Amino acid sequence: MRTLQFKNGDMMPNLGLGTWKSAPSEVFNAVVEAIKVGYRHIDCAFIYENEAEIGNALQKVIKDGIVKREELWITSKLWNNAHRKDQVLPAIQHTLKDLQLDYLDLYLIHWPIAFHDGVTYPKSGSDFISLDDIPIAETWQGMETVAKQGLTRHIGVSNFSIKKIKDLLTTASIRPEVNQLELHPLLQQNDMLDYCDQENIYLTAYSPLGSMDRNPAFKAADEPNLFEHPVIVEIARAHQCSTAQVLIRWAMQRGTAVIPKSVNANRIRQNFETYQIQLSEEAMDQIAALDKHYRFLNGGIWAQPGSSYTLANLWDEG
Ligand code: NDP
Ligand code: 1BO
Repeated sequence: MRTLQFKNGDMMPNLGLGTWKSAPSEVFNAVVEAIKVGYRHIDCAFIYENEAEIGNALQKVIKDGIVKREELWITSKLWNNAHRKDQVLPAIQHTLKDLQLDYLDLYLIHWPIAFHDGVTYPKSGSDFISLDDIPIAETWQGMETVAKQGLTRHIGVSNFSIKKIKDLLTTASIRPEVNQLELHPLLQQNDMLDYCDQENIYLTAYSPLGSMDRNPAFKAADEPNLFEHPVIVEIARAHQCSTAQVLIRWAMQRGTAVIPKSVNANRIRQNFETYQIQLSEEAMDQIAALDKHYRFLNGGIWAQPGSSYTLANLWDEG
């Protein structure tokens, strides 16, 4: 297992198990299986509505002596309906209770998007609150407070542009240490990788396999399929591994963490066995040429009429 080392010496395993869309009835077995196979990093979030079942799984593997708490890296995320400074503490307390933990390793602002209290997914523009009304700097103060209280060892962001990270760094007293964002061969975000490298911020690659199990409402009709991309298929053939393993290994070899989701025991194991693969320089060069800046999660669900959010101001692009 490879790790990414933080300033205080903590180590984040560069391969974690994603849990978005993992049904509560399936996620317990998935997490237990993953930890038995060797995973030590689990990516969670309040909005995935399965943290209680993940908590039961963590309790089981700890009680059974398979792993100690301090050997695990557990990430969770603050949902968009708890961005006010004084909402962060109750939000992380809720997550910790569900996960049956005393502390998280990493807590992230899930999106630079704010909703009114009680809104889980917005139905109309009036469910949103603008970043003028709750600036990210305010939310970050809440994140810093819970970090200082020891409820999380590290804090970071997710779905943040370079501009938003730069703005945050002007007021932060604790620097963000991770940005979790969509990364795969069709969305390589090299500028972000270079910028975060200079700023000692790690990137975690989400949806590394193309997130094929998303609700069709979140999918474009003509969405590409990474598993069928001819270049990825050929590299997998040449390296005698699966296309999923090529995609996961590519993320690792770029120096990012990567968190493929699976609830299937064979695929959980196969994804972990990616540690045994090394992509050739030629393969890395071939994949470098595939970038199209294509987002599977383009944020369109947040750009609702009547809200202050647009795709341009979400990603600070265009
Ligand atoms: P992924 O790109 O990880 O793809 C998951 C899909 O791939 C599932 O259908 C899964 O099926 C399948 N799969 C997994 N392994 C294999 C394999 N070896 N061969 C073939 N198919 C495979 O999608 P996600 O969008 O879930 O991203 C991963 C994680 O990143 C999330 O679960 C979440 O933890 C995080 N995330 C964070 C976001 C954020 O805003 N911060 C946004 C999106 C994701 P099966 O389960 O049946 O194996
Ligand atoms: C709305 C999607 C969140 C996944 O992390």
